[in-house]
Amino acid sequence: MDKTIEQIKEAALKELETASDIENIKTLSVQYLGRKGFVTQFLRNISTLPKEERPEAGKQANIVKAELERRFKETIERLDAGAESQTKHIDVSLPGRKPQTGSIHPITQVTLQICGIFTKMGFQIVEGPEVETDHYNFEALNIPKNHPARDMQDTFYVSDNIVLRTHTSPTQPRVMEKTDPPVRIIAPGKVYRCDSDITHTPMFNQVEGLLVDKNVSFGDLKGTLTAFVHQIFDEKTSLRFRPSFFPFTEPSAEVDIQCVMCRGSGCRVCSHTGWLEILGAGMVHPAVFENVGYDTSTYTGFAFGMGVERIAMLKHSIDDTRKFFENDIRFLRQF
Ligand code: 2U9
Repeated sequence: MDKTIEQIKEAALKELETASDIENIKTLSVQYLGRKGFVTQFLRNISTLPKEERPEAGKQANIVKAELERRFKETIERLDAGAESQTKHIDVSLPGRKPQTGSIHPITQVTLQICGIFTKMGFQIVEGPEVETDHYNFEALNIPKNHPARDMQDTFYVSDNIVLRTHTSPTQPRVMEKTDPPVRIIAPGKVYRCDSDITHTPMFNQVEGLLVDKNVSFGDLKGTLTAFVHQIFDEKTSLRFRPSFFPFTEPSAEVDIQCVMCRGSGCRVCSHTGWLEILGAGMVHPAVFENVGYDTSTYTGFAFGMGVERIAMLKHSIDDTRKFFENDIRFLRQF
């Protein structure tokens, strides 16, 4: 035999001391303890020794074999534990992970801004049901059966006399029935119309306003809406009132603002007119007052209505109203 079992043991332990990773140690283990390893070879060669030396040589070789097996195993376990503690180590120099915070939906933000402006002018916020009776949605607002306005507003019917409200105005006769003038209320909320394209969604948001008192004039309406437009857009924005028709107001007007994109010079957004329609308004029709028992010889009032999505689109230069409802987080995070 070339080497004694003690020499094999010393060589193995020396190499084990300098081995730095687990793969190295596994290779060493094969070299010494594997089928063709040094210790195994030594054990095989014992049969070539003189007969009287064999028991002691076998005993020593088995002791060395057991010790080397133990030392290899211990070293592998130690290195394994070290690797694990390294992966658990926190690198404080790395940039932190930001928690994802939510934000207020842009339509809610604009609704709150509109409500904020009117509450500062003394209006109270009122809310009503989204599933409404035919009476409050149409009759009370001077839109009788077979009136063309019912066709104009593509209505979702729940049953013959129940509809998804097509505007938030029905909230207002509900309040007027229980409240004597003066009344200053705005009704924000969701409304439903069977319509869907780039500028219409089957559900959209409105804010409708109503003011009733003695001596309320069209001039009060113009002043109130001018103050509103100057706050929701800016002080430089001009307005114009165009004659229009609504069954619940007489006279009625549509309110345009100077185009927020081109400032009136004409562009694609304003169809080269320099103006954008943003509101409908008028003096409350006497029939609406009679329906709720208000004295039309003492009281007059004005009313107005606007679509929140339209205002939000113009404020944020958005060209497709459907973007508000797609729940695309990349879109919503911008507001
Ligand atoms: C009462 C009486 C009258 C509210 C009004 C409008 C004109 C109007 C539309 C604008 C765009 C709704 O979102 S939109 O489609 N609204 O043009 N709304 S006057 O009139 C009322 C409200 C309540 C008791």
